Amino acid sequence: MAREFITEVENTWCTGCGNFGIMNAMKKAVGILEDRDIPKSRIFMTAGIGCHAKIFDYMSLSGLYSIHGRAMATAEGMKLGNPGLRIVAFCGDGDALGEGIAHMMHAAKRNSDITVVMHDNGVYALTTGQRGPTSPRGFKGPSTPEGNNEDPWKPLVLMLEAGATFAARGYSGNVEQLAEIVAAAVEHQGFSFVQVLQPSVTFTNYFEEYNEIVTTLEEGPLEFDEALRLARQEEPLPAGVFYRKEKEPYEVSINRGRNPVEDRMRREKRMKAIGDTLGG
Ligand SMILES: Cc1ncc(C[n+]2csc(CCOP(=O)(O)OP(=O)(O)O)c2C)c(N)n1
Ligand code: SF4
Ligand SMILES: [Mg+2]
Repeated sequence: MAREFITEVENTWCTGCGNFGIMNAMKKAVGILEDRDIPKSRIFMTAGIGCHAKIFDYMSLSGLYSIHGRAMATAEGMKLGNPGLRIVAFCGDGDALGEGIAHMMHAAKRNSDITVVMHDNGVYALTTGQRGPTSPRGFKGPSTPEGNNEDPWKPLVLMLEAGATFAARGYSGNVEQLAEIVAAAVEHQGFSFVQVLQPSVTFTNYFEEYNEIVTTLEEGPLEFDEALRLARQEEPLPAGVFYRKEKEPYEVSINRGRNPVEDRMRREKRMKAIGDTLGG
């Protein structure tokens, strides 16, 4: 299985980086999904820019490499264009909650049928360790030499409040569980969000701390209020599926069963439809 994902690109992640766990989990998740009749050929990916995004280079899956903060928008476009695909957007914490936060919130609000896997290392790693939206108070980096004087966001709280119909947390140190979570997220019809606790061994080496405080959420998915309460909790940090709800995805309400790739409109018809939409 692992062999069919190999690419020719040299891997430059630091030895021990939590991104390896995420990539291994994704490879396993594809195997799980194939057993559930979702073939690898229908699973496409996109990524932002950052250490996390190199997953696009290191794993042989079809897709479209995006730019910083725009992976969610790219994923939405891919899904709208070809609703037959399952789309996974790999994002960083800075990527998804800094530069791209408007896209994240609106993708969740409209229940776009995409999966966002957020590599949460609590730092802008690729650009050498600046404080990001999930950095803890007191975090020291090149932009906060005296310590971060802001409180971090709790990504699951944001996404639940924004309207995510699937919200989960995984840990890159528990690949088996993360693979199951990602597979469930990809299977879900609607906006699915997976926060992955991903230590950066260079800037935020929280492996020891996470090994102490990350627990398994046995009883999920939960009712909304209970999921929100747990998402606010700082310790322990349960990993598992917090919340799942059935709701018509955005693309279904837009495409109404039509697949624009397979059922392409002729140019004249397309121009007329655009004209009608614009009122001319
Ligand atoms: C529009 C834009 N702004 C800024 C940058 C510079 N930049 C590249 S990666 C990055 C931070 C990445 O942090 P994060 O998304 O958390 O990913 P990580 O490297 O931690 O995996 C920034 C600011 C960019 N490439 N494009
Ligand atoms: S800087 Fe951090 S996130 Fe980037 S590859 Fe190294 S350990 Fe991983
Ligand atoms: Mg980051």
